[in-house]
Amino acid sequence: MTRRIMHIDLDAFFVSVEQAENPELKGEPVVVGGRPDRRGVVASASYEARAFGLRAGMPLVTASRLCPQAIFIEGNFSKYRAASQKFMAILADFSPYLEPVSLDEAYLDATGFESIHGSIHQMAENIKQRIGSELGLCASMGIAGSKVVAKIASELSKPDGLLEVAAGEERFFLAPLPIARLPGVGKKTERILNGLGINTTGKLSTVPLATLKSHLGVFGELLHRYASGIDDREVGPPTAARSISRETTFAEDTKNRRLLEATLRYLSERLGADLRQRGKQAGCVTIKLRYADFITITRRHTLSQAADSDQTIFDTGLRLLNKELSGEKRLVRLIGIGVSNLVEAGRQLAMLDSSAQRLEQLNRAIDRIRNKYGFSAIQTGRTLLLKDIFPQSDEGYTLHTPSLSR
Ligand code: TTP
Ligand code: MG
Repeated sequence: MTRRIMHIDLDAFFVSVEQAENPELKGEPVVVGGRPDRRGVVASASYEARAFGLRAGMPLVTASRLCPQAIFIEGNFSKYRAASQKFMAILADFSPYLEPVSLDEAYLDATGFESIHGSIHQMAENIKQRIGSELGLCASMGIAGSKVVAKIASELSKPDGLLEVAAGEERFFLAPLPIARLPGVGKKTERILNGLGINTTGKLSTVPLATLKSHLGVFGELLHRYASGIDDREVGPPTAARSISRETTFAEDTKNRRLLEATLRYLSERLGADLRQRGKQAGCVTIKLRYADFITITRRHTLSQAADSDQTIFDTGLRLLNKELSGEKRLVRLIGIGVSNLVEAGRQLAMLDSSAQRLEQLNRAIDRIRNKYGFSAIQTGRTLLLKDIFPQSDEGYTLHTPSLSR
């Protein structure tokens, strides 16, 4: 049976919840995120506001400059969470194969459901209808044979869209699209690919795999498959993490490089231990910084070979940090490090050079000791600086705001 995967994403979610509650806001440029005189960014903008160039992540001051007549709303997260739960409950009525991705986004496996609704297209219409009548919200939906194509279809259909890509048509559908449409292709990957003369997804799918791997590492392989519409990921409860990260906010904003590095090192060790515990290796390392002005940046680097050692994670993070902070005057409020593009940690020792082998042995030895005697049983030179700053137990340092995310 050919797979039929739906991707559903609510339009201007936070804003739409406000509009459903207060119909006077309908048809107006509305922003949820805070008052324009406050520090902070746009969380959600109505499509009327987007016509003025407003986007999620834009500082509120910029938003109010571009669109002074916009209505700015603080927002209320528990309200959106409640709406999200109702949204997911409606979807669960249609198929047990449901995978929530975020508050307003989910995949649904509808394979074989034609007979119940007449067609998959009709099933999608029915879902949209219920979301509209019961929640007063508008959903955009994509239907295709794989997750990656279904998601791109729903994005292209926005707002209030429904776009079905017929089985076997995936390649033709993707071919004319710019590569930035593919998941994970940010500015940097786009630049690299453009540099190779690759601008469209169609072109990307015809480039030899080895070329992509040499420029993008493990991510290149994944992109190559996506570009051809190949994506075997199942729809299901999200079991395995797709990324892991550790971050912390400092009690006081800082530009002390030794403190920043020591904290990054410590977070890298916590992250590395978690990664190895899960039996995974990472293809990509990301750092995150929030400056005192609340502007948050992430910088990422794709590894030439998937890795799981503290040293590789930290060294990569440190290079990104040094590059980001050179010439930077602002104080840092939050620092974080994450890994993504996770793959099973295969035992590919033959492929590793001897220094990588030594690192792997070293990390395993450290993990064994820490599992037995606690995280603080081994401390690396760089993190010792933290001793004077954070309270410590066998389990490690107690950071000001420890935060774990998927
Ligand atoms: P999105 O689905 O990305 O955005 P949206 O629903 O507002 O608009 P659309 O899907 O029509 O393009 O995110 C869902 C909600 O998540 C969004 O309403 C607010 C929240 N969000 C943030 O808080 N910060 C962000 O940077 C983004 C992108 C979303
Ligand atoms: Mg949305």
